[in-house]
Amino acid sequence: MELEGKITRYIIKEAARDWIEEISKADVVIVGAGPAGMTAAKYLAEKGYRTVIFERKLSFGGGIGGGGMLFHKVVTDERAKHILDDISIKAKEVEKGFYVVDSTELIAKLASSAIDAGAKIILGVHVEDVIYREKPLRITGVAIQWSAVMLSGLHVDPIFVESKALVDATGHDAEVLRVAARKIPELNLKIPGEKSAYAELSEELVVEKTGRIVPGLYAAGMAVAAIHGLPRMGPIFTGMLLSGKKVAEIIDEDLRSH
Ligand code: 48F
Repeated sequence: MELEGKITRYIIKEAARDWIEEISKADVVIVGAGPAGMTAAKYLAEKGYRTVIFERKLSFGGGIGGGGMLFHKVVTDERAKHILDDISIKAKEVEKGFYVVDSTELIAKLASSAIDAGAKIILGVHVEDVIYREKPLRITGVAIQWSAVMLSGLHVDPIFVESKALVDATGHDAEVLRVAARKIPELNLKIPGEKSAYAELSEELVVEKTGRIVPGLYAAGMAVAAIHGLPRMGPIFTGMLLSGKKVAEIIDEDLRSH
């Protein structure tokens, strides 16, 4: 076989192997490779869960890359310092307990620590719907489509991925929660959307309210603010990192108890 044939053959063979053996029946599906989703993926994969992130863009990082109005820094405080240490970030302490980080370093190290822990991050895939079951009512996976197909406007049916736990880490729009609320009214989900900025309060509340929304479906990061009507906080990432870690711990407890 010529080189061109080999390239095609190995790409298709190995991608198919991943999709069949690891992705189509994941333990945990996380939607969104932003700070909350990648942090959750790292801690879940470290605990041995088969974890996959679907990210609709061809890059990871979500809102991290924009820094603060495109200035290339984000801030955190000491409550997230242990997570920065876990992923070997060189944070600069600019005042006691307050840290500044390069946005590119945070993206790269969150992604590489999630991947090193064993999580798969699949780019260019849009989660467009959920799978549900009755008696008891629960969420059991997602319907996915290539982002390129979504952009094309072509009528192409999605395929499905099963999960024991599904995390909405889609950020401000809470896309997974919104589709579940709209298409499964018996879940009784109301999504008021986030409130205006009140950073100190939202940094606390977004972590406090992180967790299970309905059986099988969890929220982390700014999706938590959207479903609980919490204020926004801008480019401070303590709450995002702690929320990702907390949702991993809650899912671990839930999956163990089943
Ligand atoms: O927006 P994003 O970074 O969410 P987050 O982890 O963090 C929010 C902060 O970045 C910041 C903030 C707090 O400091 O206010 O905004 O809560 O990352 C969400 C990711 O989800 C992807 C989207 O492209 C982004 O990378 N995403 C959104 N909807 C879908 C999706 C979808 N339906 N399917 C796949 N990916």
